[in-house]
Parts: sequence; C-alpha cells; structure tokens
Amino acid sequence: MSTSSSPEMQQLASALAEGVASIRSSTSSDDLRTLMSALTGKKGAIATVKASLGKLTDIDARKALGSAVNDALNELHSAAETRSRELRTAEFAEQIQSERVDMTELALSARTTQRRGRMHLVTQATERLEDVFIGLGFQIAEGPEVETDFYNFEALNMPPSHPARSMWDTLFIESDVEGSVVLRTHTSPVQIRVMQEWPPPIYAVMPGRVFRKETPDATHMPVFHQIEGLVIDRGITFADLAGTIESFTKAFFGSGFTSRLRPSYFPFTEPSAEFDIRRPDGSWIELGGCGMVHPHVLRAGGLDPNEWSGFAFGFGIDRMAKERHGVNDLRDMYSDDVRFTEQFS
Ligand code: FA5
Repeated sequence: MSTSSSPEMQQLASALAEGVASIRSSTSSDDLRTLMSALTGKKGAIATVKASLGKLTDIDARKALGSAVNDALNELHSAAETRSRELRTAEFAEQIQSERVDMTELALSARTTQRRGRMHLVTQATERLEDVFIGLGFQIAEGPEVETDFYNFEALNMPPSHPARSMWDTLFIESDVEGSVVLRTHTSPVQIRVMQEWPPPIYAVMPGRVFRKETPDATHMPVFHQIEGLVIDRGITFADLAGTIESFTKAFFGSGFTSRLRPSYFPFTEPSAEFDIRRPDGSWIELGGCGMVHPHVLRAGGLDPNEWSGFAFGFGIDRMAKERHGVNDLRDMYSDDVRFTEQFS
C-alpha cells in the first residue's frame, strides 16, 4: 500500500495545508495562540490522524504516518513562529503609533490655551530701575524691612521727639523697649547701613519694601516700594544730583520726559528737594525726594563731612510702574486679577 496516498496521509496533508493557511491569515498574537492550541490539541485534525496510527497494522505505513505527523506538527510550529514574529512586529509598530505623543501639537495648544505667568509690574519696574542705575555706574544694596528706631529715624537726623518723625505714619513692632523696633517707613535707613559697611566712594541704589499706616487710595498703599540712591565722593555738588536725576528720567521713562527739582524739606538732606517728572503731554508727577546728605547723617554713617560729601534720593517704585504703564489706580496693581496683570508683558 502506498503510504502517500493512504486516506490518513491525505487527511494529514489537507489538515496541514488548512492549518498553515489559517496560521498565515491569523490577525493577532492572541488569535494565533488560540488557533495553535486548536490545531495541535487533542481535538485537532492532526490528533485525529495520530489516533488512527494504532489501527494501522502495516509497520512501515505506521512509521511513515507517524513521522509524517511529526513533520506536520513541526511545520505548523515553524509556520506559527514565522507568523508570530510578523504579528509582533506589526503590533509593536501599532503600539508605538498609538502611544505617540505629538509634541508640536502640545506646544501649540499650550500656547493658545495655557496662561503664562508674568512678573508683577513692580518687580519688572524694580529690575529695570536696577539695570538703569547699574548702567549709570551704581551698585545694588539691600537692608532689613524690620528696622530699629536708630536706623529709621535717629541716624537720619531725627532724634527722639523730633517733629519730622510725624512725616511718616509708623507701624511699630512689639519689643522690650517700646517703640524701638519699626517696620521701616522708607528705604533711607539702608543709606546708613551702606555708609557703615562700604568704604567710600559709594555709588549705590537700594530697592525694597516699605510700610506706612495709610489708607489705600489711587496713589497710596500701606505697603509699597522705594528705591533709595546714595552717592558719596569727594566734591559732590547739587549739580551732580540734578544731572543724575535727569539722566535717570530719560533712561527709565524715555527721551520725551524731563525732570525738575522743587525745594522741600527732609531732615536727612540739606538742601532738600522734591523730584517731579514731566510727561510728554506737559503734566507733572511727583516721584520722590532728594537732597545733599546732611553732615549729621554722614557722621552717623561713620564718615567725615569735611572729607566726603554726597547726595541721596528716594523714589516710589509703585508710582513709577503706575506711570510707565498708564495704570490709573495703584490698588489695581495689587488686585491679583489676571485680567489686569495679563495686559502687561
Ligand atoms: C521719603 O520716604 C524719603 N525717605 C525720600 C528721600 C530719600 C528724601 C533720600 C531725601 C533723600 P516720601 O515720604 O516723600 O520721602 O516718599 C518718597 C516717595 O515714595 C514719594 O514721592 C512717593 O513716590 C512714594 N510714596 C510715598 N508714600 C507712598 C504710598 N503710601 N504709596 C505709594 N507710594 C508712596
């Protein structure tokens, strides 16, 4: 009997052909796994052929069919392996595609939907002021917000009970000696600290937060910012002060702005002046005080007034920011309303 044409052999051949075809057309690794257990399992077509082995009496025919069954199983496994590789490659590519994140799209949508934070107008103004003064040859210094009476008043030529102390509505900090510790009412105490610490000549600006017992309105805040300036050198005159203020005005506000000094009074400067700037439309706005450093103040800073002279100034930063950005009311700058802050970049 020819084994190749026996019914079992034919059955095996068609089971193999069908099996290989379905392996090749399987569409996923999971499908393939299920299919393989059906094809090679106890209930599969090949198992049925295998089961008929026992019925064959012809030894050669049995051997031939047995090895044909093994060959068929091997062939199925190798077809499955090939298909499995193809499927895994396709599935991996698909996974990559589905998990792909389009960064361009994200960046674009972030630009249109997410709000970016910005620095507060006063911070922006402070940084610009520092830049302008650094450009004019000044250095930056800072001092404490909680000050002693000595630095805030006494060293600035205001001994206890001096009437000029009432120029500023002072907030006091509880302390052992009542009234000896204050929230600084201006940045002028930093002048004394700088004179005590830095050997002259001194060209310094000192920005910072100051505190006064005031009711907020369009031009007043109880907490606001000043920038103090101090120049100490030999032979400094009032003309140097006026020139510095004019250079600063043009550098900060633009060439259309000019400055003027009006006689005024501060206990720590003599003579003293109020500093105004003139807008291009001709109106004036008061920005700060200034003057020649009083000899008592030079002494409190450890300097000899016969050797050194100098000028000082103190401007309100919040009012400058307000002016620069055309804001009507200082309180708007502290409202924390994004619709307001978003307008300024
Ligand atoms: C002083 O504070 C002096 N220490 C300035 C000075 C320094 C004079 C050095 C001479 C030499 P005055 O109190 O005027 O001065 O305040 C200075 C500036 O701070 C004002 O011109 C104004 O621009 C600003 N300012 C004052 N009070 C407030 C406030 N409540 N809110 C916002 N800005 C204010």
